[in-house]
Amino acid sequence: MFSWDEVGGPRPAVMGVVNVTPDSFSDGGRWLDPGAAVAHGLDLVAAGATILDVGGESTRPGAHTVDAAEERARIEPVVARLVAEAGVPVSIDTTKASVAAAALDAGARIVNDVSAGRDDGELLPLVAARGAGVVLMHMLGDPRTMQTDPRYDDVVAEVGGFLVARAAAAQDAGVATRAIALDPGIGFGKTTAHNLELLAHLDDLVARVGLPVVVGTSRKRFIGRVLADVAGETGEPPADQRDDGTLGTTVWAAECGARVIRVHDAKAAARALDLLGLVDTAAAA
Ligand code: PMM
Repeated sequence: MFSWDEVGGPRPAVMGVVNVTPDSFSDGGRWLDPGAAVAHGLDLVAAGATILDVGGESTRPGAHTVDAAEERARIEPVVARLVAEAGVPVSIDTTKASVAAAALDAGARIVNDVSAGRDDGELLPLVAARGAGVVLMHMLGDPRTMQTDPRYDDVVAEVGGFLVARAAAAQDAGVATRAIALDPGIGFGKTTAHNLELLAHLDDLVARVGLPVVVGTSRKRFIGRVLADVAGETGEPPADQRDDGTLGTTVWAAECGARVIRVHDAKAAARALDLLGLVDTAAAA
């Protein structure tokens, strides 16, 4: 039975991203070959990742869905080998119960569902039956439409309310409370201003939901926009040149009480969080 108490300690857990997709926004196509994806996952663990999140379908804005058989074929061998070799819990980033089931059969222990159990009614009962962990994420709309003029009256209250409701839906499906983590879904149906407001009030959100919170800002577009604004440039830096901005939000999210930080650059995140842990310890002494 998975419990979020297993991961993270004095500092948040680092969840390293292994995208086995041709089209993810930051690393699409780089790890499509299973051997390359496994090697990348092992590198992330050596660099300090304590969870690996394997995904076979891109959730980038405008992305089209992938057939379940294709998604399964992409992730199965990668999950199986990482479970055998990585020595950390493996999570499957999917909205489909059949893909999640295949990954759990291959030894994955967590299902990371960006639809929070809304896309596939079988997913939460599956998580419950298998004693897996789950990440339930907020998204406005779906990946095809989510960035078309997203609007909120109060983004922090609305995202918080949604997450509490989805946690209740998971509990109703039989998922143990200790197996549930929640994620505000940075970049999923949000403008730059919405993302910044969610980060600014992340401590309130963490307190409001009362369950472990996962935060994923890594290389997202709003970071490119903010970095370009700060530099007075019109063009945004490409995804692989946003790790410095990502690191700022990683440290911020940790200070706000996030329990898991989802990143592409595990080394920088793990080192920064270790340093932060030492500062916190010295501050408490
Ligand atoms: N972001 C992406 C994909 N999956 N899952 C969770 N729980 N939180 C996120 O912020 C999140 C996610 C998009 O990033 P990627 O394409 O680089 O994986």
